[in-house]
Amino acid sequence: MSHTKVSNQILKSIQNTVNNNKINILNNVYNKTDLSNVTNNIIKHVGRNLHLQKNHPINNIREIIEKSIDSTSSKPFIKYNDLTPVVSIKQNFDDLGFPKNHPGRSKSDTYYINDTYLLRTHTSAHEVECFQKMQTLQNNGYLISADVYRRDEIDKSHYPVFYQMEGSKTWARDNSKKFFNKIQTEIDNMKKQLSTFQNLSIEDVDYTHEPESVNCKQSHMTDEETSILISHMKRTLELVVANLFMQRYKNYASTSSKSNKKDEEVIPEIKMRWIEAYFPWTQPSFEIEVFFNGEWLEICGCGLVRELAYKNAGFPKETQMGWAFGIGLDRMAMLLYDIPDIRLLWSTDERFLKQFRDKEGIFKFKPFSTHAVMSRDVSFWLNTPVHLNDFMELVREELGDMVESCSLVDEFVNPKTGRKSQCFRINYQHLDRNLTNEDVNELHKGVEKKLIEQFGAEIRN
Ligand code: FA5
Ligand code: MG
Repeated sequence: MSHTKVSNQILKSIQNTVNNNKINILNNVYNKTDLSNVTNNIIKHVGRNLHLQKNHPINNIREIIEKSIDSTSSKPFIKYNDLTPVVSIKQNFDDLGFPKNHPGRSKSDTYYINDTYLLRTHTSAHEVECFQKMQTLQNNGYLISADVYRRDEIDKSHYPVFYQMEGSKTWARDNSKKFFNKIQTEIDNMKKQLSTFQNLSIEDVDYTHEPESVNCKQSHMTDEETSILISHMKRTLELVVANLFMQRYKNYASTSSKSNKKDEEVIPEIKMRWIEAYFPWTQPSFEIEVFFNGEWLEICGCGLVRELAYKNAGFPKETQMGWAFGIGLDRMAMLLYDIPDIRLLWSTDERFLKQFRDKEGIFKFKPFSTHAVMSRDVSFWLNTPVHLNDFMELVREELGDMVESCSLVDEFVNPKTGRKSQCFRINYQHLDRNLTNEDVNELHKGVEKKLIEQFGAEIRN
């Protein structure tokens, strides 16, 4: 029963709670307000720190990326891996220039603690404070790895808590030839490293923009600065992707070497492409997509840091320039290890943990027998509309990890009464044990009860 011991230990050490008027997270107490919407089910994840758990896939991905990025520079990047997830609304949104009406700010998307604090929705919440620290630390690059929280749908690839790594590098602007040469030398070094990956295929975007157009360069920066920084950022991140996929394919090659195949035959093409994007605190902005299992997947957002962020960190006007990125670690872990369900990353089941113990690198995860999925529908009338994410949250709070996925299957409005009817399908599945029909019926009744209590729903039979 060693795995129960592990999970009890983990859970005992985390004593975050929400009650009627107070929220206790990591031994800090917050007074609730009308904005508060964090739940016990969510805050029990605070402090798990999968990104620091030795040999956990998320930790392994973090280490590979950190190593790849440190290889681009003579000075290692500063690593911030234990920043608290409780940040202010100012840090998460205002300091980064999020418009007041940005959907990310809404209560249906974000877990608020009270009128001042929330659970960070991205690691960018620490950008400005890290820029501030940079001024005294005399190091122009840093990496942040941490858990982030978002109210979201429920399925095999979405979980309300996931991990991101943020990275950034900044230079004090200087128009000397020597300054540009120094940056160019780093780029050339990265290009040399990239040329050793024979199976890498990168599709770039042609970045040419009229001034004032969407995603154009920032007006205080020169063309030369903009293009050298884009190049530095892109090569840094291309190297990250190449190193991650190579780690995976290396093991493919070694397992098939018995059949005497050459590496070229067994290492598939690593295909990635650049697309343009939008983030309030970077300009221009880009995203990386990788082609995997027949589809393009977005894995990383990035861009050149806007003057606004440096200004909010207290730097003198227009003296700094640099780039920043944010990459999803869970998504990379699922992709590279072939982990089929995002809930597995949180498992304390021996059958999961033992596959990673004392093992380095990236390899193929062997799925263990999964328990049956059982579906139940719930249909109900509503007098006032309910946001989809609010329904999802109710299901999460009631069922925790016993829900595999949940989706809206039907909705219509009664033209006479104006009342809305919705039908959701909930797929029940426990990762560690079998749920009986009776278990599921009981759980489903619990969901119906909460729907009545919280939304005034009228259950239809
Ligand atoms: C951001 O969160 C930005 N903070 C990234 C950034 C940083 C841009 C610095 C510019 C400068 P986005 O919401 O797209 O962007 O998330 C970034 C990555 O996190 C995604 O590419 C994806 O890999 C991962 N991610 C996002 N949502 C989820 C989710 N629900 N589940 C798992 N991974 C996710
Ligand atoms: Mg995105």
